[in-house]
Amino acid sequence: MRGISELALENLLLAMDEDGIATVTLNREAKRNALDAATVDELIEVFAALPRAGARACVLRAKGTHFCAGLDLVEHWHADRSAADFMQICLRWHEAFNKMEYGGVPVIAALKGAVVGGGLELASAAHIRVADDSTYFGLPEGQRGLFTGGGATIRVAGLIGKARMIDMMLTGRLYRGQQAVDVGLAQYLVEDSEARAYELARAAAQNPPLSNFAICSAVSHMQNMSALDAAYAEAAVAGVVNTQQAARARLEAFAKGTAARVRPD
Ligand code: 1HE
Repeated sequence: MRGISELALENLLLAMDEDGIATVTLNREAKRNALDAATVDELIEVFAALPRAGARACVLRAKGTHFCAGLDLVEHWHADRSAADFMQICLRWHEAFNKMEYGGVPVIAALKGAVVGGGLELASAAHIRVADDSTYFGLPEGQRGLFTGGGATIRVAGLIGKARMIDMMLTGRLYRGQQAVDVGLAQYLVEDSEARAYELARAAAQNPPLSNFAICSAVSHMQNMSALDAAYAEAAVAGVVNTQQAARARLEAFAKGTAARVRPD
């Protein structure tokens, strides 16, 4: 596997600062960051490489005024794909988004403008979604004569419930502002989604990497298990994480009364 400095990227920009905060930028502004097959391949490469490159957290942002306009409809139209071909395309989308969700590196999406169709599928694979006043969420698949193929039936339904998702797909209903937060599409609504995303990334990066690895992979895996198996897996993960050396100094500080207390401001 190639390291992040060796990746040849055209549709994404990738940077990592000295604190291990990675920035992945969707870089097809002229196409409103629509996801063509090449961009999805780059997402796979980037999110496969980030954990090994020692990224402590990642901000996923976009160039331009829209986060992501979803599937590249023009490419899809020109390609006139067979069912088997499009199924393979969807498997690539799943690979990219699974690498994000299960990779163990906190991914914080800084949203703006359109977060629609496959763009919402991409955003819903992040661990935290931050919206601003311009952000709106939609699933226009029905209007386009399409169906979701990038995991929305699992992730978006998981965020907002199947009834709201079906409504969005059938009627083109858009969510924005506080209502989007209230239904679960975003966790934060702020003036500057990017600035807040970096604040959250820096906060998360203060945690030991093994704790973040568990938080950003185990919770998702456990949703896929029976309650009995999830409880067992939770105990196994906690056995490893909660006995890590990296936690010793933090526990000692608490025991000696010098650690910060958990209190509201
Ligand atoms: C695109 C795409 C795209 C823009 N594929 N090229 N997604 C949608 O149904 C959303 C489609 N896009 C839009 O509704 C609008 O473009 C936006 C509201 C996002 C932005 O509007 P606007 O006025 O800023 O831009 P525009 O003039 O519509 O588009 C600018 C260019 O971006 C134009 O290309 P140009 O070469 O003519 O300049 C557009 O064609 C291009 N563009 N969106 C391709 N989506 C795994 S299944 C997932 C299924 C789905 O995701 S369905 C939802 C698809």
